[in-house]
Amino acid sequence: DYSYESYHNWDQIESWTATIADENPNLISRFEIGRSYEERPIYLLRVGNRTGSLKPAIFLDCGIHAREWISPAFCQWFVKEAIRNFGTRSTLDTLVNELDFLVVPVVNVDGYSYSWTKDRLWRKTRSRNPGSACVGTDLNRNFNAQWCAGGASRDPCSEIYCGPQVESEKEVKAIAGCIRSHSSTIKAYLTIHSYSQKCLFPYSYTHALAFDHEELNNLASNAVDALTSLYGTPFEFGPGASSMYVASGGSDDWVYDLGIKYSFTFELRDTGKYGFLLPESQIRPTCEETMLAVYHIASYVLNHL
Ligand code: 0X9
Ligand code: ZN
Ligand code: ZN
Repeated sequence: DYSYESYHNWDQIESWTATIADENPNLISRFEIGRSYEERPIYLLRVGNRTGSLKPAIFLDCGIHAREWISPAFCQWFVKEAIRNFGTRSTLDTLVNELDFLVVPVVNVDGYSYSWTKDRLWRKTRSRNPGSACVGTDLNRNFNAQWCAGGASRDPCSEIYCGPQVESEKEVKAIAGCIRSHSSTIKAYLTIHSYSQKCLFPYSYTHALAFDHEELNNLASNAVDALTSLYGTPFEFGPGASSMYVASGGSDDWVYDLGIKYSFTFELRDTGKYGFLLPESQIRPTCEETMLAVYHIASYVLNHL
């Protein structure tokens, strides 16, 4: 039986995506939305009861940054909980009946694999940079949101390298292409990172407040309250620029400017004791508490269509 309380390498996660889709044909479909620089498939799992009618969707992605292993673990947890709750008339069952969740368990498949085999703290992609010995682009600096302005670097050796041009990375092309082509059905965008225990919303590329600042701030506040209610884990929330740092080219800001109002970045546990090396014993509590925040946002979106 697949263990959701262990970290898995890419081969294991890839076969998990196939198995889970095969075993739950009425709930889960698997799509390949693109390939990475090293030609690994990037999978999207559509999770939702097939009703026949076009349903509003929530896009959830994990593993933009390679070393943040708790992130793919959360996407897998979310999918297994959806299956487990199906038909039980629980909160998640209702959500899965009314919405489609578009889940990308690992975006940066090459970087994730590399973090397992060569360098546990790898962050970027594995694309080669002509004229430089340094490898990779930061996917979360490569989106078309004030690309390569504040908080991003033009140096290929930097951990926050924005890439040679906007959407240069095949992984960004895959995610952005998928979101663009479903932009009218996608009502919310959630992207899972670690660490620092924060719920961030636009903007990160500027200190200017988003047009929907007040609504997003209230929603983040309530989502964080739900999360904290389980184990008391403290979570901060606010616009990325003031709650974390200015950083341009991020997926959340790009999605927001595309017109998808409910756009959030979650930075899961912890606040630095283990950092990216979060022990497996914390997978369960981290995922359980984060589920409550996701339920809160999904229910809100459903009630505000
Ligand atoms: O810097 C990032 O990309 C994210 N933090 S992390 O430690 N996981 O690398 C924060 C992203 C916040 N959103 C944007 N900067 N757009
Ligand atoms: Zn990250
Ligand atoms: Zn549970």
